[in-house]
Amino acid sequence: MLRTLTVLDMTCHSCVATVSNAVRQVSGVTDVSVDLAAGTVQVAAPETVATDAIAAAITDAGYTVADADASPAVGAACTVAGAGGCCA
Ligand SMILES: [Cu+2]
Repeated sequence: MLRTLTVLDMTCHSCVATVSNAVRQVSGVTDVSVDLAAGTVQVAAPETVATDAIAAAITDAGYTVADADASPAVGAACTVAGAGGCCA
């Protein structure tokens, strides 16, 4: 089962790596694909994996999961310096 989450605050490829790694830590997740330009994270995981658990992993990594219809703040200043060597 594929689901797509919109993640705010991803501003560079370090952000992409940080988010990808965080989501991969969620038990049951089989694949993660981040689209930096679109600000979306596509996650492959069985239905038994709660979307909330995926969202929590992203939040714990220092990012904000948006409601499905919110626009990502692409190009905003990176706010996660220190969280794994980010761009700022
Ligand atoms: Cu960044």
